Amino acid sequence: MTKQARIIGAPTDYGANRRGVDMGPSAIRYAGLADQLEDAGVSCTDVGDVTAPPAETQDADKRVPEEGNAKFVEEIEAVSHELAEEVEATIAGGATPLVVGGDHSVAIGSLRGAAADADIGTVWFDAHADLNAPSTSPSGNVHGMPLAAALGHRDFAGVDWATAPRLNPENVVWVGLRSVDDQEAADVRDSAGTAFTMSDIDEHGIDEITERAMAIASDGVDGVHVSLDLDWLDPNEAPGVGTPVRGGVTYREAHRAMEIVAEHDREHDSLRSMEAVEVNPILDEHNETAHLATELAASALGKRILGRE
Ligand code: B3U
Ligand code: MN
Ligand code: MN
Repeated sequence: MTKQARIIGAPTDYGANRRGVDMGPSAIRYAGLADQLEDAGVSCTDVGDVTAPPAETQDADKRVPEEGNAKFVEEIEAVSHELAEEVEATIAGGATPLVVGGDHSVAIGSLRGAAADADIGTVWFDAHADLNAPSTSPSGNVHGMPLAAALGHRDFAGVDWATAPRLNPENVVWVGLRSVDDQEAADVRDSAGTAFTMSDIDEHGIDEITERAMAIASDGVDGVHVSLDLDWLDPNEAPGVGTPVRGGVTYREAHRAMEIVAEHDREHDSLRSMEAVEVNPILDEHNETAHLATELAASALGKRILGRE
């Protein structure tokens, strides 16, 4: 059956410390996302963007909250609500949501929507663990917190938009970690999830690590949310991201990983939803990183070099 994808733009940078990622959805569309997907044999519709007023039109104080506070939580709440509804409706309609960010705080809405009617796991392709909470974050930037929010960290108690109630902690898998804050590292170790660092990829290879990640994330649940932060790649390949960290995966490794996601989905119908986030066109070179996001999304949704039989 032809795979259906629904592109949902989330043009936010409320969760990031730097202006620019709010232009990610536009850059990714301009790089030819819909065409890439159609070429891959995926039937695709674009529903446009969720509402996200530019940060400058919001209260400036929200950018410098008291220490330890999460910045722009009200704005993120509004985006999360709308995005969760779009993601939920997309899945209910039989399509795969492809959320394009935007900073990684959009994952709060994606995960909530994907978990609305199901138990889910997630594979988090990222240099960062994104498991900080308002009380532990060194920056107050919510793009470093979506997994803590989705897993119901106590700091988010009473924040109904934050938790994705049926994201199972055992089904959370990080792939490619290389920049983790001290407290965050302890929280990753204490969590029920599985963390594969860049060292693990160096030691075992991207094939084995991605296969294990998909197996763990999908074990006993209805589906997997694949979260692709473009800073997962090495900055040589993906310069247009807000927080580049050297030592990331190569172009080849990234493609291979996304192909393994697609293979796993073909065999197990495991891919419930996906997002590509943190593309920053201001820092990009000739829209390369946005283009990469389109190619990687196409690979994850089943693109094969020689097409399909
Ligand atoms: N862990 C740091 C840095 C960071 C997290 N995610 C991104 N950067 N993109 C923080 O601010 O929480
Ligand atoms: Mn991230
Ligand atoms: Mn990151």
